[in-house]
Amino acid sequence: MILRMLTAGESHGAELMAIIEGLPAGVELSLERINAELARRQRGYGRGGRMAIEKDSAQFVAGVRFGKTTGGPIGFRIINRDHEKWRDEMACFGDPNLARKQLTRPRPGHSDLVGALKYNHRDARDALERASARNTATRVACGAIARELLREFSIDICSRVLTIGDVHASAAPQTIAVMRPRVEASPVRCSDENASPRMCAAIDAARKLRDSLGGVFEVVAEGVMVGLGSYSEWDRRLDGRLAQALMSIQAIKAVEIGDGFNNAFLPGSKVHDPIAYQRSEKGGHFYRTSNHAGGIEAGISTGEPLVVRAAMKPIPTLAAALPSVDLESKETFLADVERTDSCAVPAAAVVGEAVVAWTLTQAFMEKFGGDSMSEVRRHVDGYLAQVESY
Ligand code: EPS
Repeated sequence: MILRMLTAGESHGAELMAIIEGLPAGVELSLERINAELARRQRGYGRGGRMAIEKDSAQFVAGVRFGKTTGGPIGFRIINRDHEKWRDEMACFGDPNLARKQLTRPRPGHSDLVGALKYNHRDARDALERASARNTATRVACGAIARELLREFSIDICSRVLTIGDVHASAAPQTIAVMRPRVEASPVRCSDENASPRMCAAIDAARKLRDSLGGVFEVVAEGVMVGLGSYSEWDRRLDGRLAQALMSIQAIKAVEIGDGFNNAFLPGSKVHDPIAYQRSEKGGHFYRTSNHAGGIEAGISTGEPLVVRAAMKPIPTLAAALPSVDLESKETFLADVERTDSCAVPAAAVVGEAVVAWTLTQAFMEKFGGDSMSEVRRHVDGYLAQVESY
């Protein structure tokens, strides 16, 4: 893999951190834009008390000089403000007697039980702290860095929320130009003005019942050139890689590319996107008159907008706890209750944008890879000229 990332950090540990390796030298980074992405992830109706405590920002420590990547590994950290109250609890080298009571009543749906059994922890906190969606802050920052490269090549990414609980918004295709101002103005990142307040009301109702809600979001990428990904081997297919990236976001349980599930119910004549050709001075370009495929055929980007959707299950920490079994006594109890969010679908949509940006940048670097931005640009320009004059 040409471009890779590693992250570390616990939800209430001192900080989150990441190392990125494989970006070319000369990518201009804007700390303001990267931190703006982190702020977007923190917004969204339905978040709990934690987001009022954190004010996420990336502190770069390596691989960037005067706002440009050097080509060396990039290192950054994001401080957990909440750690202040968790110093004794989360001490790397401290006295375990200073920690609060052990967490022994696992929450159904969270990492508590499977993590405790797998790693042989007696205190489920040793599992849940790393499994927590807090780590998505790191992935958003990595995605924001990838976006800095993509924007140099006019690739733009946006997301919208399509459902929360049983409230459905219109899913008619939208360009980013139409979608972006609407979703950024909506507390639930919904571009349908009628559905947005109904989604907020559904979250209020769930919170009142001490319950949680999931939903579906869509990520759209425009400006992706034909030819990213490959059918040549299973693990190079762009659709498979996007599905893996999206599914790896905490609580995501289903992914579709384009009209994925709906296409399965229709005949081929209503699914496949007819091919057309637009002539230009230097040749022309092929395009499709519809985009049910979501911009990918045979594991390769078609040049049409990339459209992917992901379904998030409701958050597993429930104030009205479900039955569980105590890890020590093996007696039936109600699950432990931690402070939590009642709905994090809008935040997950922003994380979805970031992982799509990262996966596209990996495929982009595999096709056009170079050690400097000028080298990458030559590769891109040469390829685009070849496609235009085909
Ligand atoms: C999370 C539980 C909550 C969320 C957290 C993910 O944290 P806390 O237990 O501190 O209230 O707020 O998400 C974040 C901290 C974040 O930055 O998104 C969980 O258990 O997964």
